[in-house]
Order: sequence, then C-alpha cells, then structure tokens
Amino acid sequence: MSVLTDLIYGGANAVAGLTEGAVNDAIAKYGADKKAAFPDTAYFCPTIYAATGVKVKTLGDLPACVGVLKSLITNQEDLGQALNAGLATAVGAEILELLKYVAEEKPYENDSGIGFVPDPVIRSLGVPLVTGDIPGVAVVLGKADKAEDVANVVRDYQDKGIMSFLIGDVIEQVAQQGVKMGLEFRVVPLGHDVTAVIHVVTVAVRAGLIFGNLQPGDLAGLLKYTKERVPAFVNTFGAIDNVVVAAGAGAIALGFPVVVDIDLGENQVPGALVSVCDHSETVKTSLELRSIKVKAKAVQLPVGFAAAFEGEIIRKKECYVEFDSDHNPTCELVTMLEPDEIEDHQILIEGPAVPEDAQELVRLPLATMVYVGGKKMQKDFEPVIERKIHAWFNYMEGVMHTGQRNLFRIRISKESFERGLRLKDFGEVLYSMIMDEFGSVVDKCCVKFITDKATVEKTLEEVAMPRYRFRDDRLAAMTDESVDTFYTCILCQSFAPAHCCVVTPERLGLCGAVSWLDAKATYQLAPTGPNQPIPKEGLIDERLGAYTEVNKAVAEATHGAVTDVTLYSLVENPMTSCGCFECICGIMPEANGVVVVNREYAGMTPTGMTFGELASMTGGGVQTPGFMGHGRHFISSKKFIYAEGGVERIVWMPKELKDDVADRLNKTAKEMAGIDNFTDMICDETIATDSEGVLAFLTEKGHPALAMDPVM
Ligand code: SF4
Ligand code: NI
Ligand code: CU1
Repeated sequence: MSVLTDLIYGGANAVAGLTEGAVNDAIAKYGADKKAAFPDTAYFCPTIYAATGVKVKTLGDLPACVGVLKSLITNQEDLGQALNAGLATAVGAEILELLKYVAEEKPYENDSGIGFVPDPVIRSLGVPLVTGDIPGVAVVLGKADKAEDVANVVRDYQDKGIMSFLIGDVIEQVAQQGVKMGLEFRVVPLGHDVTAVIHVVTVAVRAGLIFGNLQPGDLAGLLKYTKERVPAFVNTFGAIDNVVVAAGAGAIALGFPVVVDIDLGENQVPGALVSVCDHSETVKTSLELRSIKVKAKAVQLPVGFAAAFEGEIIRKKECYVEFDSDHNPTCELVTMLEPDEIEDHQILIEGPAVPEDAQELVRLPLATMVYVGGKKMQKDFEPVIERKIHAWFNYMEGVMHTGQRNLFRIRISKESFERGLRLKDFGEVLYSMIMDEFGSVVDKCCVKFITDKATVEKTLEEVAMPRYRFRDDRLAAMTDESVDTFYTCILCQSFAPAHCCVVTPERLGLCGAVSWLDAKATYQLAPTGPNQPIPKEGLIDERLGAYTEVNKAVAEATHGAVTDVTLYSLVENPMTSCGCFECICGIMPEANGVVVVNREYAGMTPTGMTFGELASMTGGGVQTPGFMGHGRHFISSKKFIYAEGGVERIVWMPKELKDDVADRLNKTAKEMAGIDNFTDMICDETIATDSEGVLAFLTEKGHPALAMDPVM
C-alpha cells in the first residue's frame, strides 16, 4: 500500500475506534434516550443527515451511524476508496464533537474556539458569499514552526476578504501575532482538537441543504455541491499525523484541496493534495487550486482596508476622534452635478482639522459631501451610492461607522490615527470605491468634508434635509403601479441554482439588500448582470400579482425550474426562497393568520418551530405554499401577502422585530384597513409563544385575522 493510503486508513481506523468507544461510553453513562443535538440547527448531525438522511436525535441513534462509518473504511488500495475512509473520518469527527455537546461541557470553555456554527450565521453569510465579498473559505490547521508565518498567511486572507477557520495551536499563534479574530473579522477559531474541522464541513454541507435544495441522503449530490459551489480549501501547518491525513482525505472527497507545508514528494495528488514549503507561496497556490479570484485593491491607506474589518467595534476608550449626531450636527450626502461642475478627484476639507495630539476624546461636526457626474448618471442612483458609504468607511481598519444620512456615528481608533489615518484618506476611499464600483455611470467625482459647526448646520438644514425629504417622497410615491418595469435578481444562483427573486418597488429582495432602485442601478452598471428588467405586461390576476411576463422571466432565469410565480401571495405560487432571507413568514392555521420571524430571533414561535426550523421548510429555490422568506422592509409593504388579506394577517412577531417595523407597519394598517396602532394587536414572545396563549391575546384584542376568510 502507498504511504498515503496507509496513513489515511490508519487515521480513519483510529477515529472509528475512538468514535465507537466514545458512543458506547456515552450511552452507558447517559442512556440511549439522552437527547443529542448541536445548538441552533434544523439539520441534526448535518453531515450524517445530508449523506444518509438519518436524523440523529438521541444517543441511541448513533451506533447505527458508527456502523455506516465503519463500512466506509474498506482498507483497499484505491484512492477513491481511501477518500471514502476520509468521509468516514468526517462522520466520526461529527459524532465526537456532538458528544461534547451531549456532555454539556461547553465544548471549548477556557479556550478560544466557537465550535458549531449555528444555522442563522450561515444564512447571513449567503449574500457576502454570492457577491464575492467573501471570495473563499480557508481552513487553517496545525501548529506552524514560526507563528509569524501562519499569522502572515491568515492576515493575507483577511486582507482579501477570505474567511479563515482555525483549528489547533495555530489559534494561539495567530492571536499572539496580533491578528484581530472573531466572526466579524473573518478569522474564526473553531477549537483545538482536529475533530473541530467538522464545524467547517457542516457549514459547507448545510449550505447545500439550505441554499442548494439538496435532498438528505443524496451523497453524490452533496459531494457535487460542495465541490462546485463551496470555494473552500485547507492549509495545514507543521507535522501531520495519520488522523490529520484522514481528515484531509475527507476534505478532498468534498472537493476541497489540501495544501501542506511539508514535502510529500510523490505522494502529492495533483490538484488535490499539494506541498508548498515556502509559506510566502501558500496563499497564492491555495487560491489557484480553487480558482478563487480576488479583486485588486482599489486604494492604498496607512491601515488595512478590507471587508473583514466591516464589523469591527471601536469602544469609547479606544477612540481618538468621534463625529456623531448626538453631540454635533452631521450629514452625508451624494449629489449629482453636471460633469463640468466637478474637478475630478478633488478632496477638500473645510473647517478645523482633527487636532494632532489631543489628550482627550475629540468630537467634531462632519458633513461628508460627495459630488458625482457622468453621462449615464441618474438622480435615482444618488441614494444607491450613498448607502455604500457605510460599508466603505467600515472597511478601514480602526474605523467604525453606524447609521446614515443626518444620523450617524463615525469613530477613528487611537491606533489607526497614530498610524496616520486622516480624513483625507476617507476621501480617497470614497473616490476610489465609487470609481471602482460605479465607474460605468460616474465619470467624475469629488469629495468635500466640512468640520466647521456653523457651515455643517447650514448645509444640513439647507441642502441635505431637503434632499432627503425629496427622496423619501419620491420613494413613497413609487409603487408597483407607478412603474412599468420590475427586475429579476439571480445573484444567489451561485448557491441556490434554481432561485430567482423578483424585485419591485414595493417588494425588495428577500435578503433585504436589493431594492428596486438597487436593481435598476445594477442593470445600468452591468447590462448583462444579475438584475434583468421585466416589462410589467400580461396581467393575469391583479390580486395575486400574476403576470405572464414575470412568469416568463422567472422561467428563463431558473432554466424552467419555476414557471409560475406570484408577487403578492403566500399560498398560490409564492416566490421562491434561496436561504439568506432576513425573515420568514409562515401560516398559523388556528389563528387564521401568519407569524413573521426574523433571523436573529432564537426562541420558539407559536407554530411550534424556531426560525431555523421554519427556515428549513423552504429554500433552495423551491416554492413552498404557506412559507416564504422575505426582507424586513417588506413587512410594512401594502403588497405584503396582499392576496391573503395583507398585513392584517400578521398575528405574531418577535418583539424586537415588531418594535423595529412598528411605525411603518402601523401606518400601512391605518391606510389599508383604518386600524389604529395595529402592532398593539400583534402578539410577541413576551406575551405568549403557545397556541392557546396567542389565541387568548388575539381574542382579547379583537385581532382582525380572527374574522377574516380562512387563510388557506
Ligand atoms: Fe439573492 Fe434575492 Fe437578494 Fe438577489 S435579491 S441577492 S437573489 S436574495
Ligand atoms: Ni489553547
Ligand atoms: Cu439569497
């Protein structure tokens, strides 16, 4: 037998033995009926579930899985067979990690790993993955000879937006070198045992179940999905034992190439298992193996600039200067001008500069005024560009931006200020990013920052506020009736191949990130891109929002997978869901209404299902009457399940969501049904999550849904 297959079988057999023993011990200790589940998932043991269809719920379900696992290890000299032994190792790892949760030890207490990644996190990664904002996923494992080397590799991934999952001593090595870690920094420590690698594998596997309409038990389909659609790869550091090699074989079976930093000589497998001993080549080779393309950086700054810094939080004590609406007048505004009114790439600062050696927190007013012009520019694109300021500013290391328009807070950290980051750099960021992303409509751009209080006040009152109001009025007047074009969005097809959103003025994409204006702008920017116009023609049914042209466009976009779709119904040919929806609504039959649940809500709902369980009812581009993913903003739309009676059907929402949408939702209910303070009639988890409790509350409040026609 070759050295390689020898190692794989050695590791796989070791893991199999370990797993069998651990399962028997656990059953002896807790009994076969003991509940066995990972936290916050609707997919049981995801790898076992996806590969075999078996739903592990108790310890007693595990011995059969161990049997399957052992049958995969044939000890035959054939690479395909050896890769199966790798999959067996993955299954063993999944069971061993599961047992840690069963034992109710917080699995990685006193340690830096996060362990199992909950379903809602995976759903939230959908959009950044499809837009290429996260171009790939790296699994970094082992212990490097020099901590510096692995830290540099991880930093390079971070810089490129690639998500790194760390396993083993590399966690401490990378931390010691000062790399910022955490989900928000895209550097995620999973745990120290090699088995923690399963927590990345289940992310890939659940991507298939959530987005890919993968059927449980379809092992071949699973392997095809991960190979073709999950851009992951593995880097190992330091010596590797047979268990690591067996786990690596599992990765290869899933289509993830493995790069090791020791010389494997002729044991290398081209395209799958490769030696790169020079760490300065690790990143490049890894990306090439997976054909991951990273966009060249548009801007040079004294600090890092990457999407990985987007979620960074800067506390007051780390903050050098703050521009915030609570203490000073502020606004940010993108305005279209005639190109000849703009001096391209000009960056002006009007008013006092940030003092250079302040001992205390500096607070200043700020107006960020961006002027753009171009032959193809339209006023409608102003807010589309303006909304990106938030992300771009956040990409700067040591900068935090929250809010928008006249209400925002920007903080620059002491560390980044010391490294030389100034407002002028903010201007460079705006200029470069606008030219990079909107270059096909913007020919010229200049930026002006105002820090003088009186001038900011005047700009806010006389320029910005009237402009915001004008836009709001235009948006409010923009209805599905007032336009003649809708748009498709197929951005999510890289994960959900059969999914297509139809975006209208009153119904934004279910991810919440694509409004009708965004889609319109994207079409202008990229005429053959993900958003294609649909002429609003061929009305079939006004109440349902059914159009022959919409059906045609969706059929074409989904290659015939979906042929009839309505815009306003939850029950009759509802729109499909990919998986990254912000909210899901589902029918609560006994209340004759619907519950709406947001992704962030982890508790129980009156349907007897959590968000995750509700979400697993739909997705992958499949129509599921009675369940539908949608954006937060859609809840207060007059078109929200219009065919079933509209917003009056909403009987339950988590409190946070209800509070968030209250103003707009109450306005809609008032205008459509003459109901005052409608949200007071909607139940939430602080009142009841059980059917009787909810019904009692609805009855007491005289909720309109109780008297409506049957919902289904
Ligand atoms: Fe995906 Fe739909 Fe959002 Fe487009 S609008 S990114 S298809 S969820
Ligand atoms: Ni440790
Ligand atoms: Cu999506």
